[in-house]
Amino acid sequence: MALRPIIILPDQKLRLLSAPLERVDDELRKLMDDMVETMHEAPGIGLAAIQIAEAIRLLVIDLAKKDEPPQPQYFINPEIVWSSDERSVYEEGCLSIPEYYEEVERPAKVRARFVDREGKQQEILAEGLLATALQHEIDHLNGVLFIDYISKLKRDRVVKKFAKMAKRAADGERPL
Ligand code: K1U
Ligand code: ZN
Repeated sequence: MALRPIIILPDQKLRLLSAPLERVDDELRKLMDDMVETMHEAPGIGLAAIQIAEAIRLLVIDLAKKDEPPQPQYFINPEIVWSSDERSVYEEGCLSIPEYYEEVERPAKVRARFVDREGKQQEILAEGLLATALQHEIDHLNGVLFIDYISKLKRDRVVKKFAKMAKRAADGERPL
């Protein structure tokens, strides 16, 4: 397994539409293992492939607590096929927007169709944090970030802050 660098705002790859996967093979399973290792190390509860610069419709989620054994879940080509009218609010974060948290309102429950690690079609009824995380990660596959749901004022402020940090890092790394 290998750790993969996570891309950070304002990297424009985060705005790409990821492509569906045609097959599930050992190469893809190796990528899933790398994603789980990268997510655990971050640490985070989810990771979409585009966050490691792979524009494919693949995401992983692990909601196990620190003192519990890992319980990674793999979602290939996930699609939300039903959302509840009931809504819930959760203070979300994103490994591509480190140390920034805002409340986001989303459907409280979703039914999703996806292909599992073995290449089998599956369906899941998700609620609670799984529903929130699944929607956050599927948004990544469509180039959508949780900051797209907050006010323009707050979004502009956070994008500006990360653009400034990226510029500083690039200037510092430039040879004399
Ligand atoms: O997609 C990502 O960037 C991962 C993100 C997932 C997520 C968090 C909260 C709501 C919806 C989706 C994260 O994992 S941010 C880090 C985080 O929430 C966390 C980290 C350690 C322990 C518990 C939570
Ligand atoms: Zn995210």
